[in-house]
Amino acid sequence: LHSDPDSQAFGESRRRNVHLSNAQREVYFDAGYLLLPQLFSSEQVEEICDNVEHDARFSGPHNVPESGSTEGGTVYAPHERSELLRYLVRSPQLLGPVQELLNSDVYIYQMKVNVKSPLGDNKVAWHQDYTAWATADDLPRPDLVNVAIYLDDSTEFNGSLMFVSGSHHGGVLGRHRNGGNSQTHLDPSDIALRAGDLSELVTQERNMASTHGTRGTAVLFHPLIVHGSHPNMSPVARRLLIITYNAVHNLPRTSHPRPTYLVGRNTVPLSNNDVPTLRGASK
Ligand SMILES: O=C(O)CCC(=O)C(=O)O
Repeated sequence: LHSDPDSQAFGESRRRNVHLSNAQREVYFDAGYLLLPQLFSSEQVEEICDNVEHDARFSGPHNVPESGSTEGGTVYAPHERSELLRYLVRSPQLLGPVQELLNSDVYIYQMKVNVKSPLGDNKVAWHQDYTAWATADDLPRPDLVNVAIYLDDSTEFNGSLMFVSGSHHGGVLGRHRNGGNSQTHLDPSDIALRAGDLSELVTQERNMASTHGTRGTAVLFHPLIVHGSHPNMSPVARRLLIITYNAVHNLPRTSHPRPTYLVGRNTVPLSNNDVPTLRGASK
């Protein structure tokens, strides 16, 4: 990642573009995911977590608890309620690489924080995100980039993201529905791939990989890559923030749009020109 030295700080990074190296771009297009270790500092993660925790106190349809737990669940669209997270989605260290990978202006299709409760029974089955969006939103093309930011250290114990390297090259796989708990949100287990789908994907060159790193590490991943995560076997919660950027030309065609907390309808291209200087957490 090339950037000016202080572009790592929120708000001090105004109008400074951040670029991926050619090698990083190649990894993303070849493997379908790219790990960016410690993209955000511990101090920045602290600020993000303060805002995420504050926002999670408010209930509503956007706040979906994990079944059988008081700690886990998903909170959608926190960038609509927190100023700091509104800046985060526009920060040059995210926007620059995503615009370059899609060769397009982008807007927020979805943003969420997934919390896995300690010792929870909360695996995310192997799935492709674009299958959900093509099904639920009639999204024309997989012209999106997901950015996952680990808000806690990600280890082999706490349900880190796992990918089948290169699996995005095969397009949409296994279009069967399994009858999961999908109402407005499409449950990954509903569109989960089966062993037969996976066994063809996993070869000696193309293997399953889990992504570990300290908090503040980001993973960019393709909307067609097969991914999932195992349950959190650790004694503390695991928090993962995921921002999905969509190319501005790739708008959903459905005549029954899902709620805006699930699928953003503000398609104005994001820019970091309006990021103010901001050091303290602003909720
Ligand atoms: O939270 C996780 O561990 C996985 C989330 C995921 O795969 C998804 O939202 O598509």
